[in-house]
Amino acid sequence: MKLFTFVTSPYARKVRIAMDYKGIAYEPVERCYSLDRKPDLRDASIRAEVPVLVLDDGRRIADSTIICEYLEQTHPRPPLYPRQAFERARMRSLEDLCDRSFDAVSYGYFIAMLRADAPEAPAMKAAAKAEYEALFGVLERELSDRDFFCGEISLADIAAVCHVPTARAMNIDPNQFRKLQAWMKRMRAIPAVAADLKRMRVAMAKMHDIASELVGPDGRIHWRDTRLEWPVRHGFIDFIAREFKAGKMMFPPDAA
Ligand SMILES: N[C@@H](CCC(=O)N[C@@H](CS)C(=O)NCC(=O)O)C(=O)O
Repeated sequence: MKLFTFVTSPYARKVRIAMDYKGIAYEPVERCYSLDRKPDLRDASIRAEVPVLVLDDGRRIADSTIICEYLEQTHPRPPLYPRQAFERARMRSLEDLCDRSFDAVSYGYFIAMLRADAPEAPAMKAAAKAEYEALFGVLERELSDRDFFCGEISLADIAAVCHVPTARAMNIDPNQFRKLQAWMKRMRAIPAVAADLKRMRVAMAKMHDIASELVGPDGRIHWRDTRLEWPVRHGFIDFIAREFKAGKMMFPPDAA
């Protein structure tokens, strides 16, 4: 199998960790459509987003959650979905919280770093940091006295480990969240997670600036659903309007 992936994408990372954890072999292919405009990813995914799993017979599955669901069915051992119905629903909700809320808030923070000269930038960073801390509070409560979010390791842990370390970039004090700190230690001891964190460290060391991660060759930044909701919900409408009018926004393509 082949996996269109991008080293810093939390969605691609979620799938890679799940595949490594389950011992599923795949060939990673680094892509980011807004940065590299490679047509193979555009052809493989209606939204031109990573990750996309390409099966050996050429069939393709896009979207991290859908890919993980497929992998759980085709490779049930070791399991990443709880067996019990409510725990499974809880796991999916936590995965969703990571995929939608954590992702959108950190995206807002990084966009504010990128547009450091914008008058809204300090307020955007402050709003993102405050919301990230509130989301950490949710995770801390959900973890409670469990070793992993659903008792045994599940996709909720894998989704969360793609976001929790971002707190460092926002200067969030990890000592406020003792349970998450201990959980993070347990997560780092899992070889598939350690391999992911190492890939991230190597990528971050090579990254020369935030623009190289976010701005395409035509100066546009990729926006979509929850990532766009975040600045609008916080009232940064003028910021968004300026970006839009200056032709600096790019969206998933129209279906062809
Ligand atoms: N719902 C999708 C979201 C995937 C997504 O947003 N991927 C981003 C990378 S983090 C992407 O490919 N963006 C397109 C681009 O930057 O060109 C999933 O779970 O896989």
